[in-house]
This record gives sequence, structure tokens and C-alpha cells, in this order.
Amino acid sequence: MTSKIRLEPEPYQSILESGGELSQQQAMELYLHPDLHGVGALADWFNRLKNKDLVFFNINRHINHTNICINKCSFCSFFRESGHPDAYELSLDQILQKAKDMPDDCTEVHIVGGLSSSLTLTYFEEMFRALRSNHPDIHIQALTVVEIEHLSSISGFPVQEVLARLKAAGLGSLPGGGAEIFDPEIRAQICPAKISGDRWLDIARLAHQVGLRTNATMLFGHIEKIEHRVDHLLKLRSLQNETGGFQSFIPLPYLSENNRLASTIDPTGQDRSITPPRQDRAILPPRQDRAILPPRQDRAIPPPRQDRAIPPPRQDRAIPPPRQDKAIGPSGSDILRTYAVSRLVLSNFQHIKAFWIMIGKKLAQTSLLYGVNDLDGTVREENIAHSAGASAGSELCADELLELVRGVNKTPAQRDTLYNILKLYEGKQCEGKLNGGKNKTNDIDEVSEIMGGDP
Ligand code: V47
Repeated sequence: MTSKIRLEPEPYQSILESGGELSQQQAMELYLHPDLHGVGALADWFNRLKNKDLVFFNINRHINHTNICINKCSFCSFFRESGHPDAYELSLDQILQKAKDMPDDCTEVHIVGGLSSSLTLTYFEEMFRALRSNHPDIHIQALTVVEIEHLSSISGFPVQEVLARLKAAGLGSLPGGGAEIFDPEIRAQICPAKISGDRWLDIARLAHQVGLRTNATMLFGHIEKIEHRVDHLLKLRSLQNETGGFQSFIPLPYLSENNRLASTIDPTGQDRSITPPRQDRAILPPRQDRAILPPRQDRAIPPPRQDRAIPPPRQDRAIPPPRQDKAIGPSGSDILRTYAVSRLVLSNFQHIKAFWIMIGKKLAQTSLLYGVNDLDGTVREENIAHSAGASAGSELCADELLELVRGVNKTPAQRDTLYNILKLYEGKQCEGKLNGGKNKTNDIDEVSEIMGGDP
């Protein structure tokens, strides 16, 4: 690699080291810089500054209580209209049955679903009370801010009251779904019926104000541009500065099977708008086919391909053949870069999480070198990503999670939902239990001290 395309980390490092924040322009630079590994190394450096070499994972169980949804977002393959033969709503008994089927040592039940008019605030209050009574130690992470707004609208109670009532019934925290992309124009195209980005942020603020921590997500790799992603990150950072209520950020790569949005995306435009700056291109060998190939971010460092050296004259290049749905969505390098840029821009978020269900185990493992410090989770059952083509399975056992983390020479730490460390795993044979699991802490430096130096 020549110095011309190597990322110079210094300006970014000195800002972040001194507690500063990267600007919009710097975020764009990092997104567009051809040195993907350099951006990843910078994110890994910053992640180590914040989280040492710990990688968190939790033992949880997901439940999707209904697939009925009035929003009908075009990227969603999970929803069904009420009355559709595949539409379902789980009864309280069914929820409790699923909750019984939890992995050993499970500490969290994660419950999200569609917006169904027949599932009232009372249904959720009863659900949470019953879950708490049957499983007193389980943390209930449930209902996106979009679902909270929906409950407010069908119950007539203000959002604050809905949150307070659910909290009183046992709700512990909110997951980060429904954020999609905050930009109103993109939102109008992919989820016109959903609450606006500003409203999503308002309700997250209200949740933080009533003492509920939340996560945040970003759905990327569909029709949005890099500018929209950066705007999304900056809005989250700004709210985090105000409330400190976000726990983790989870970038969600768009999955394209069985949804309407895919048919509106031109697959030849994939990785659009992530093109390296012009001057970096000049150092690449001249290639005849460049002008007619679709823009691709990995062009600056093209993978070795036999057909590239002497491109055969191919008519089908000018009008590319229709590609499988599977080709739509962000590339592996785009996903890794998005984790890395998120880690660097969201400097006031402690945790960047990879949802391995959506990216596969191997990329999830690689992401641990690109700024990710948290893997979700054991999961057990998942329907939203799977209906859109996720093929990574639905369950990982804790041992597999440990293996993924150890494979990149980092230290696995089993956490609870609020990031208290329950168990540190140092070395293959030795299972270090932090304070016997009794005195929980989520202070990384304290963990370091307890473990005798840097973990
Ligand atoms: O809100 C829907 C997204 C979310 C697709 O908070 C899709 O810890 C990709 O939010 N392709 C639900 N994404 C999942 C979610 C989540 C997952 C794991 C952990 C946490 C957390 C939150 O999935 C939805 C939507 O943004 N989604 N359809 C799709 N086709």
C-alpha cells in the first residue's frame, strides 16, 4: 500500500484522545477514505481506549409477539396485514411458554413486534408483570420507541405515562429498533407511515428522562447515501450528549429478500456514493472497463480477480443483467466501515454492537477488529431478519460466542442488559468470575483493577 492511500490517523486520534468529537466532514472523510483497514485500525484503537480488549456478550432470548403491523415499511419482510393467513399475535400463555424456553444463565428477554391495534397497553402491562413474576431475575428489554408511540396513540395516554406504566409493570429498558434512517426524504420512501426521525429521538429522550436506558440502531445499505448515515450518527450523538441514556448502537445492514424495497433498488448502483476520492484512483492501474462498471467502494483496492487483468469484451456490462436479490444490500467492506465510522463518530456511546444474526458469525467476528465491542447474543429465535433472508441461524451458544471473541485475541465478558459484567473469561481453561457475580460493575477501569491490571 502506498502512503498516498494510507489513512493518517493522527488528526482523528488527537481529537478523540482529548475527548473531542469528529466533525461531519471528518466522518465523511473516514467513510470515503480508501484505506478500509486504516479506518478499522483507528476504530479498534479508539474502542480499546474505551473498552480495553473486552468484548461483551449477553445470554438472551428474543420473542416477537406479533407480525401484524400497520406501518407496512417497504424494507420489512416480517409484517403481515391483519387477517393474512400468516398473521399472528401471541397470547400471554404463548409468551410465557417461550420465556420458559430460555437458554441456561439467560439474563434478558428481548421483545419486539409490529404495531397491532388489538394489542393494548394492558396486554403489555400484563405480559411484563407475568414475566417478572415467573422470572424475577430476568431483565425485560422490550418495545421500540415506535411501539411506545403506537401504544400512546391507541391508549390515549401521553408517551410519558405509557413509559411510566410499562416501567412500573417491569419493563427494564428499550431496544433500539425503528430508527431506520432519520432523514425525512429517505424515510418518506422506505417507511412513510412510521413516526419521523425527530419523533423517534423525542421519544428516546422521554424514555431516558423516566430512567429507561435505550439502544439505537441504523438501517443502512438501501437507498440512503453516506451523508444520511452521517447525519443519523450526529443526531444520535447530540441526543446522547443531552441525556446519556443510550447504551449501545447497532448498525443493521439492509437485508433484501421478500420485501418491496428491494425491487426499487438498482443493484448496479450498489455501494453507490462510497467512492474513494479521485486522487487515490490515479494510482490504480488504468482499466478499460472502469467507465462502464457500476460504482463500487472496494474499487480502490480491488480484490484479485482473474477476469480483471485482461477484461474480456462483454456486452452484458453496459446493461448489467438483473441480479439476484441477494446482491442487494451493503457489501462486507461497507458493513465493516460502517461499524468503524460509527465507533469513531459516536464517541459518547460506550458500546457498538454487532447483531450477528444479520451479518453472519464470520463477519461478526471480523467486526471485533473494526470498533465493535459487543455481540448480541444467544438469541434463540428470531423472525425479523430471517424473513428478510438472514441465513446465519437463530442461536449461538455461549461457547461459540467465546470462540468468536478468542479468535481475535480479545477477552469475552458475559454481561447483563445494563452492561454489568457477570463473568470474565480469561484464557481457554480459566473462567474468571467477577466478584463471584455478586458485586456487579460496569466500570471498565474497575474491572481492569479487579482483574489485576489491564484485562
Ligand atoms: O426496527 C427490519 C430492522 C429492526 C429489516 O436494541 C431490518 O439491542 C435489515 O432493532 N433488513 C429490529 N434490518 C431489530 C432491532 C435490534 C436487533 C438486535 C438488537 C437490538 C437492540 C435491536 O430490524 C427493525 C428494523 O430497523 N429491520 N427489516 C431488513 N429487511
